[in-house]
Amino acid sequence: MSKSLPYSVKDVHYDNAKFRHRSFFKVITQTLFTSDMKRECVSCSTGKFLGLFMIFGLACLMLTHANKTPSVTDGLSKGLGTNEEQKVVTDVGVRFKKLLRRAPRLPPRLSGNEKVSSGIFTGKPNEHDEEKWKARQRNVKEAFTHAWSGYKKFAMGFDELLPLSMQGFDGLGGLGATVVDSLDTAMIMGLEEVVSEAGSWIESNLLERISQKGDVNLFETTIRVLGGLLSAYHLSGGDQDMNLANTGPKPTIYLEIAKNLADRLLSAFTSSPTPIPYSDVLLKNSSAHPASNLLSSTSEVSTLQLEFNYLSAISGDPKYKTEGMKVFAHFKTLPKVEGLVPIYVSPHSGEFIGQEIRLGSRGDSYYEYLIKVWLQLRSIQDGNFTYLYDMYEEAMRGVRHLLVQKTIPNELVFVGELPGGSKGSFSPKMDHLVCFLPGTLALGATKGITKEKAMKDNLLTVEDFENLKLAEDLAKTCFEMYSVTSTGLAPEIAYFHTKDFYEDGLGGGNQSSEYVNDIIIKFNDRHNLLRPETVESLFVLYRITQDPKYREWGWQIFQSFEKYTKVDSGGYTSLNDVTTLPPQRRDKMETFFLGETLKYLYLLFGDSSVIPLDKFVFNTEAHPFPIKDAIYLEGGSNMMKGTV
Ligand code: DMJ
Repeated sequence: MSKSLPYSVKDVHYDNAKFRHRSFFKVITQTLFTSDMKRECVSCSTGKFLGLFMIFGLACLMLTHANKTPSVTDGLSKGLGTNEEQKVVTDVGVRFKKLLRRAPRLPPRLSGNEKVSSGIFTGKPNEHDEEKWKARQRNVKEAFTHAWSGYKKFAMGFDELLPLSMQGFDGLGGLGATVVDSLDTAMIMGLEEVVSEAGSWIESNLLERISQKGDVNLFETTIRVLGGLLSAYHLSGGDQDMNLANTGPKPTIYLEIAKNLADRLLSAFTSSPTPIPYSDVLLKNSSAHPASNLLSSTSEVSTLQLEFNYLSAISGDPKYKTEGMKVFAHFKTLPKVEGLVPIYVSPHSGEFIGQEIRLGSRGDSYYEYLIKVWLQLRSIQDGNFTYLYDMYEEAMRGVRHLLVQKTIPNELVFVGELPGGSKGSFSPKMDHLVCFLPGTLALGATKGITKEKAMKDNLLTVEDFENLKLAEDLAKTCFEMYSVTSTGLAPEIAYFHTKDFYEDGLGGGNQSSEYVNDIIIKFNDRHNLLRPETVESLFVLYRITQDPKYREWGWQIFQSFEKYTKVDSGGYTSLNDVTTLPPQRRDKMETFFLGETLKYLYLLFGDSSVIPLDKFVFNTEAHPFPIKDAIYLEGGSNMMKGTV
């Protein structure tokens, strides 16, 4: 099993032509020698020709260093258009105008000794280092085995394990969520026994559960259960018409169950009077209803599309994609605050409700899916979904302008909230959930390739650099939210010391941290649910910057999980208070500890060619889907094209 995964990963052929940089010198010379100018030049004397050629050469040099924003964005979002020469001429015109209007802003250049501070790491790790990381990766695999063994012993078939009371609990509608959330992690780790146990349970039980169970949340069921099934389908060879798994059911079993589940989930869309789906579904009779406050969360309704799009691609049925993408098409039309959106939306009116804006709970993965769905669909579209990229870019500008501040005294960068209403205009508060953002920003900047390659190929715009810088600064803050506590584990929510806000005596407990006065942790926010967001971002940033500090930070976090959350009888547990020793424990192992946290740590310490970020997109629950064009075109018989 451990072998079959990299085969499937490496076999993916990815045509990256639309993202390839085209030398501007080539563009100019091609234009010269294929246009009328060519004929005129030929009739000139040699002297005049050489003179003209030098002037154009000079212009080329100047233009190569001019601000690249428009052409890169065009190139990424629209691909190489049908009338290539026309586009080239337009680009030339735009560049000349820009040159006349303002001084060019040069992308940063790297000199030898700037390499480290620019976050580019080209040196190959030595053998000793490699051995060290392999050993650490084995530690994560053992942690996963320990987590699974506790679940299997005490809670097999329940949604979650309560590791202290050694029993199962159905907190997510009773579909055995831990089994499905864990399966692709086991595949990636090459744990055949777990793949067999989880796969067999799914094959024998899941369809029956789906047809008999009651209320489930549309979002949670999509990201964890549907997402887990789809990723298992791919990793076991499904969309390559192969069975790569040495054990467990045939890939088509996962697909059949996924379709059955998604057909029922679709009722959330079809029962709603607007494109905004209801939040809850009654699986057994395929009906849906709104939450008790009649509202849907913005992040929930916009975090279904990667899954529904991929299902449409592999099943050949466009209905999933059609319904899911209506949400984004609708959001595109709604008023926003510099690209930022309120955290509630009404399925009855289709309007945003309230003024609360945050990138934490109920807001987070709206921003994540804007860029990820664009990455998923960009290579097979004729620019139909460029609006997603534009919405993402505008939102990130809004984040940088309205939400980013620095702490006192040590200038940690954080992303605050706009509480709306009478509560004032800015709150220096950040959910741990916001720590997904560094990874998303880095991914959005390089589109999954390394920063080194993106810079070498001149693919980064000034905004990409700004987003990458924010990603790195914010990742540091997220890491310090761990380091500042007595346990080395982050609280659920942190506040930050600013000129307008400070509360004494609410430090994290680690007096040796230089950030004890920057980070404030209120009593009610001191719990830790084994969440993945920080290690997710460390993984993405390591892949993109190749900076080993992200691995070291991940290793420190992993050791704290081992020390304070491991339960001897099996499993890991959430904590009630990360600031006191020994920490009080909470008795719950969330499914995402196996689905996300341990998966990202394992990938962070492993070989970067496994699940490469320019060929896969991770759903918000860390289930990877391929973004190879052919799957969407062939598998979906072209139905992926422009349904919305
Ligand atoms: C997961 O279910 C997903 O990552 C979701 O987007 C946010 N919350 C949890 C993990 O913290």
